[in-house]
Amino acid sequence: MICKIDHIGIAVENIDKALNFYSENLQIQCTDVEYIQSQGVKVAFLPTGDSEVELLEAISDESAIKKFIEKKGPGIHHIAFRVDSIENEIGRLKKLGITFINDVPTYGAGGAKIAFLHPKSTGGVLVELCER
Ligand code: CMX
Repeated sequence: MICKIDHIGIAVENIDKALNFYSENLQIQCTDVEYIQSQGVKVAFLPTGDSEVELLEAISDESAIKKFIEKKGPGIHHIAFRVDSIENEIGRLKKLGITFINDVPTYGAGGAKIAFLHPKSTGGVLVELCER
């Protein structure tokens, strides 16, 4: 079951510069910065009530974020939905014919179990399932 929006992922060229914008202008403070080597990203979390904004900066040439910024520029990269059981959701969506980028959960920021649906299967939005 999808419970809520867990976070919105935003691709940025430089996390420190982006954090200045969010903290000084929007007055949203960063609570954590983490490196996820397997995804080639550095991420910063900014809680906004029940959900978060996740800023993503590429830290490797192979990072999906690097390619995304090269093609489209900085901006909204993905939406992550919190699920109660990621395995159940993957199984349910696969039966509906949805294509996954990874249908075996991997680990993302904060140790969450995550899986991505391909944007071609979702009307052009990169969707992440996230179980914490
Ligand atoms: N949102 C919507 N569409 C996207 C997209 C995004 N974030 N990224 C790529 N696309 C689209 C492209 O526009 C392109 O569409 P067209 O064929 O119509 O032009 C298509 O998907 C293929 O794009 P591409 O640039 O050729 O990129 P790849 O196929 O190499 O990779 C994707 C795209 C989504 C499979 C890849 O980025 C991926 O595997 N993402 C999942 C992992 C990830 O994003 N990790 C970083 C975040 C980690 C975290 O949050 O922890």
